[in-house]
Amino acid sequence: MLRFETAGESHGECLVATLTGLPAGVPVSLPAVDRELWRRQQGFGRGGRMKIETDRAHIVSGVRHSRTIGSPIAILLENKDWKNWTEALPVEDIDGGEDKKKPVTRPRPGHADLAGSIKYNFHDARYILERASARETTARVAVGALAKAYLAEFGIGVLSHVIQVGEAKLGRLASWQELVALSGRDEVLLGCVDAEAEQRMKAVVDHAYKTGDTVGGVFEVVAHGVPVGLGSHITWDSRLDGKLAQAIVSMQAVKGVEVGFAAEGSASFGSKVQDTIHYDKQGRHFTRGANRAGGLEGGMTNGQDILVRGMLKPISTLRKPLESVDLATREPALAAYERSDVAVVPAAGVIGEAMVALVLAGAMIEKFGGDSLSEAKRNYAGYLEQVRDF
Ligand code: EPS
Repeated sequence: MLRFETAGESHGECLVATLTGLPAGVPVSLPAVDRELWRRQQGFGRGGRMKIETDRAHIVSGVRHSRTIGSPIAILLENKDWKNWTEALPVEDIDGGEDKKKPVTRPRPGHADLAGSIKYNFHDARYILERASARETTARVAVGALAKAYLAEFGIGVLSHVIQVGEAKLGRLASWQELVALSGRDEVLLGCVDAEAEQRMKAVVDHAYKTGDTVGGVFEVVAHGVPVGLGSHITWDSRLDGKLAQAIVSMQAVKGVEVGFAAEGSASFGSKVQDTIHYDKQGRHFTRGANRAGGLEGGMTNGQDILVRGMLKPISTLRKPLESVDLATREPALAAYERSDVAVVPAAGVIGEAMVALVLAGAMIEKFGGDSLSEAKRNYAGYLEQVRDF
């Protein structure tokens, strides 16, 4: 079973990720992992923190001579900002350190601040926001890059693009080739495949900057080259669409998820929504009239591209803060503000890729097993033969 965990606070010394269950022999390229970390840091709308951090993966176990060895993989990711927080967030309590703390007593509407403070019984939301922060997603992207390396061995790719920022929409489908080209760009504006739509999206972020506001949007993750039959219809918790939905909604600021064209489909008739079934006699395989199901039927992959979208609410830290209440005085007060991002949809797309890659790698490992990559590949080839001969 593939499992991962992350630890670390936003302004602590470092983030940590562990990944257990990847077979031995998966090639690991550090530059490829760092490239994913770089992609997560990009996009118009990011705040001052991204100028401080240059994320790099420091793999300390589980990989030797550029290949996994089957043992748990541990990755450290340094927080460069930590040097500015050693007195505010020391591990050991320092005598007289009280005035060095940077308490947050005015919870931000929409953030974990208030619910977390009440639940964990802190009168300082600092201890909550440090972990609730999307800084944690750096660790997810690092392990996600390893899941991607595993999937690539089976010809499966996972990429993303931004389809909406505020009310500005892409309004058309994107091809896999367009997503490949997008992921190779060395300058990222808003992660949209269409230059005209991207400019409309930029205007929305410009407006948010000017008005001290923030803005959300929608990203789409596409998994390409996926075999038929991952996940299962037999129990609620083996349905792959359910697992993908949980993975996406677990991301900070994501409030909604859509598999395929769910919203559009729910407003249409069945005759317009289902992907018709056809058969290519020469190629001896089934084909489909469209991919509105987003590659999943009955909780199983159907061999078409997986399409999963994440709907991101606007970031809850506002330069023009909203009404709140001071935890100490219980008097009305404006919510806390230090600095923040204005829009993070392209970064969220990259994090979504990592989450989808981890879920798919988990489903592949569950189905094809293998302690080594070569064993897994043999099992996979046997299954593909069965599918071909069906
Ligand atoms: C975040 C607040 C900001 C973001 C942060 C998420 O950090 P800071 O409080 O240090 O300015 O930049 O995102 C990251 C640090 C990151 O790496 O994505 C929050 O409160 O969620």
